[in-house]
Amino acid sequence: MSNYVYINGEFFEKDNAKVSVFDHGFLYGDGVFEGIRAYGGRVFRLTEHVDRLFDSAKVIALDPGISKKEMEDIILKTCAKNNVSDGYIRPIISRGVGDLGLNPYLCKKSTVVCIADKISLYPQEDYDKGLRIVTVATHRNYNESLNPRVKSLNYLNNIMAKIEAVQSGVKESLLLNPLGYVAECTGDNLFISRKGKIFTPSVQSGSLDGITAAAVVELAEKRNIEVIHGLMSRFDIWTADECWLTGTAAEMIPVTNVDGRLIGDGKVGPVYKQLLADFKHLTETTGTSIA
Ligand code: PXG
Repeated sequence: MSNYVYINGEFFEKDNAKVSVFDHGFLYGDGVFEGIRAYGGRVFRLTEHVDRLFDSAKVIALDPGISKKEMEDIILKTCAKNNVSDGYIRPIISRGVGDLGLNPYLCKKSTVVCIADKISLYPQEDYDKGLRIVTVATHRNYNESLNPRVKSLNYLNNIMAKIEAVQSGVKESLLLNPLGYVAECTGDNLFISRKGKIFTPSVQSGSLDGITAAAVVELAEKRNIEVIHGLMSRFDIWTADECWLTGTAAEMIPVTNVDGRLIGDGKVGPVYKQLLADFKHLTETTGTSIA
């Protein structure tokens, strides 16, 4: 699988799929990306991902050079070309080739790439028993630095937080925003449940507007569970009944220990299990057909 990569209108075999070292995506991390999943021959929430990709591009004043419809077609074509029916898709739009020097206006044309492959972040055991996570010193960005809602090619802030997690002997970290409120994890949104209600940090807290998270909110509301988006501190997390993370790559993964505190009784809880079943059903029954 993943033999062909789309680059600017053509497919190249994986080993020959190359972009210029003068591309500002490489020189400066100047560009945007998405991570999308396909289930059973259908792409999950394609429109939402392409909308977010184009919003990210707009915020960094990057002209994608193609329409949203064209991007959707590229994604579907890349899946079909690689016979991907269950997999992970990575569209990327970078600033394109330019000079040495930051000025993006000297880059003439964006570079559009699409990869379709597999992704597996955590072993099944972590889904069965729950992750242990720790708060790290690296904060999420200020909204008026690079806004955390932009899914940019510059993920160093998140990578710094991942390094801290691994150095602390855990697989994922909890990031706070500069005011000390909970934002999210390095590549996932965070949820808790407490006394029958669900809480998650608002995007203004410094989290990505997660597409998996939005799906989980819809599923919870269908079950008449109230979901509250707002400011959260670590107090809320440590005293929760349940905690879990959502993201395209990890899907839904439970968290049973945060900063050495057991969450609830330290076991994977019923609210998570119910919503996971609902989420699996949703991924199996919805999406845009590849062929
Ligand atoms: N927060 C951040 C910072 C993310 O990067 C999410 C939340 C979840 O959003 P979605 O829309 O996917 O539900 C993401 C996206 C990885 C990896 O390798 C993770 C993401 C993207 C690409 C790679 O862990 N997560």
